[in-house]
Amino acid sequence: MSHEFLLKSVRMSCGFLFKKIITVCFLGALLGLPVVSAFADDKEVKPDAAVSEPQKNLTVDLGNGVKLEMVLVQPGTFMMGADNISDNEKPVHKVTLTKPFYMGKFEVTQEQWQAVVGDNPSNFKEGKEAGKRPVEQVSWNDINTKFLPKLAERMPKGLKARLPTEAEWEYGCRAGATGDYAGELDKMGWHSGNSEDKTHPVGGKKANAWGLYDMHGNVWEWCADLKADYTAEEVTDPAGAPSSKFRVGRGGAWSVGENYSKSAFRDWGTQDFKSIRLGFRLAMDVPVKK
Ligand SMILES: [Ca+2]
Repeated sequence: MSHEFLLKSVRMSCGFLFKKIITVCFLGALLGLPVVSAFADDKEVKPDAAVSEPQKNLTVDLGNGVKLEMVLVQPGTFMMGADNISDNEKPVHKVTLTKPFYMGKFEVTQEQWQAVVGDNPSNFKEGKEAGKRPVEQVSWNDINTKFLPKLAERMPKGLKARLPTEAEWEYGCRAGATGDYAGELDKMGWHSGNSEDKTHPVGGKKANAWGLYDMHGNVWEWCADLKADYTAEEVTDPAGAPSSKFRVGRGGAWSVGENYSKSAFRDWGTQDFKSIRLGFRLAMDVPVKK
């Protein structure tokens, strides 16, 4: 039984079934562009400033008052994986990320998807706050063929958003923390124990130490990588397997228990897979001076 199938099969199930399944599953620059302006710390980003000394916070105006906020993540080394979840997260191994990058402060929201793509495939669309909820029911393919190409047209020159690598995601999720979570889970994330069976507007819980919200829970988040098994070797800037049937998703969701929200927990599905519990957040290289 593929992991993706497992996800589909539990879609109609109640929360506690997930807890039973745990033993089985998851074994499954700028400027110069016409439309937009870029801001950092409420000031316009100057190309040279962004290149020589990246702004800590970057905001891109997507139009109609919809903004995309990103946080600068500095390079560093961390221990990736966990030895207390399943074999999928083993072995714990040293990972070095050599370049700074930007990571979405929040999961991509329904209003952001709507502003960029022009439709809203999400399930949880009711209520005046729906636009602030994370977009879901988007496949990895949808993100890469529908959202990112259109977003590229709106991004300031020199900036190109993408999905984070799995290593970038876990590094950003941990934000320097070495335990199961980056802090107190109930204060930081929506999971089956506190979500009331729905997604919640992004940023409703406490941010981690690097200012990233909802890394634990709310919706699972697609990563760029093809799923690779971990090895014990120290690795630098890992970017997934050369080939695999599956793309990685991370962070747990409103529908699943605490265990799934752990910083190291790994999930995956085929890249055409969609779920009401699965969305994404963006990452972006820091522009390099030419
Ligand atoms: Ca999340």
